[in-house]
Amino acid sequence: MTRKTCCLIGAPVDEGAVQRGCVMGPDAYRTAGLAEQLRDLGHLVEDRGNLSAAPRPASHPNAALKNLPEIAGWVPVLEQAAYEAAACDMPIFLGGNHALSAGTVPGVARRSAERGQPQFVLWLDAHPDLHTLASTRSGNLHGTPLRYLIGDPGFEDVFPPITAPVPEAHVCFMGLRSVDPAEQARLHGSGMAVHDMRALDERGVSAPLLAFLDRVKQAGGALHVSLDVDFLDPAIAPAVGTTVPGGATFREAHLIMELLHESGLVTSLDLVELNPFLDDRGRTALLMVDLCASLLGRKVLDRQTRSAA
Ligand code: EXY
Ligand code: MN
Ligand code: MN
Ligand code: MN
Repeated sequence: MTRKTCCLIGAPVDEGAVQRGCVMGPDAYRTAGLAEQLRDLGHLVEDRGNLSAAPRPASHPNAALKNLPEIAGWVPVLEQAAYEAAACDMPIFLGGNHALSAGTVPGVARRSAERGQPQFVLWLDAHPDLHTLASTRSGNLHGTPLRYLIGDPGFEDVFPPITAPVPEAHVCFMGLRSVDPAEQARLHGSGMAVHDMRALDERGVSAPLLAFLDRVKQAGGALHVSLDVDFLDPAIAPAVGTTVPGGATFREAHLIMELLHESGLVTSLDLVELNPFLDDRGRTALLMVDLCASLLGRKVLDRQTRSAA
C-alpha cells in the first residue's frame, strides 16, 4: 500500500447548522483515534490543529439566513488553508458542518488547477446542499456549499469569487433522500451524477461509483470526497443534526471507502456534520474514523486472498 502524508486540519465550523455542536467535531475525531489508526496503516500524519475565523461583514436580502457574517469569515480562511494543505498527499478536513466545504473544495480545486488536473467531487450525503443564499428557506448555510463551489451565481459580495469552480459534470451524489424543490430544479437536467438511495437500493453502490471513478481516471482528475455523517443511516450514526431515515448501511459505506482506496484517485477528504453533543459514547465518531481508515487502505483481506467469484 502506498504510504501517504495525511494532513489533519480541524475546521470547527459551528454556525450554519441546525443544531450547535459541530464545533466539537475535530477533537472528537482526535479522541476517536484518527491519527493513531492512520499511523497504524503506515501513513505519516501531520495534525495542523484547528483553524479559526473572525466574522466578516455580510448581508443579503433573504432574512432567513443565519450566521452569514460568521460563515463569510470562514470561507476564505478555509479556502487558503485547503489550498496550502493540498500540498500534502491526503488533506483531511475535520468538521464542523458542511458549510466548510464552501472553502475546502475551492481551495483544493485551485491547487488541482495549478497542477493541470480537473477537479471532481463525490458528495456522500442525504442532502444535495444545492441552495443559493436566496433559495434556502431554513437559512442554514450548510445547505448551500455545493451550489457555491460549482460556480453558480447568487453568492456575490458574500463569498469570494472562485478561481477554479468544479464543473457540474464532475460532481457525483450518492445517498440523497432529502431534496428541496429548489434543489430538485437545479439537479433536473444538470450534468451531475445523481445516485439517490433508491438508485443504491436498485443497483448497489459498486456500479454507480465505479462508473464515476472511471470518468475521473480517464480525465486524469483529482477527486475530493465530502462525507456527511447523515449519508449514513441514523441507526448507526446518530450524532448529526439533520438525520434522515433510510441511509447507507455500515457495509455500503465501507464498500464505497474500499473501492475509493483501490481506485487510488482520492486526493482530499472532508468529514463533516459530526455533532458529538448528539453522540452515544463516541460511536459515530468511531464509525467515521473507521470509514476513514478504510479509505486509507485498511481492509479485512487483500484482493489476492479473497476468493474470486
Ligand atoms: N435542505 C435543507 C435546508 O436547506 O435546510 C436541509 C439541509 C441539510 C444540510 C446538511 C449538511 O447536509
Ligand atoms: Mn451535507
Ligand atoms: Mn446532509
Ligand atoms: Mn447534515
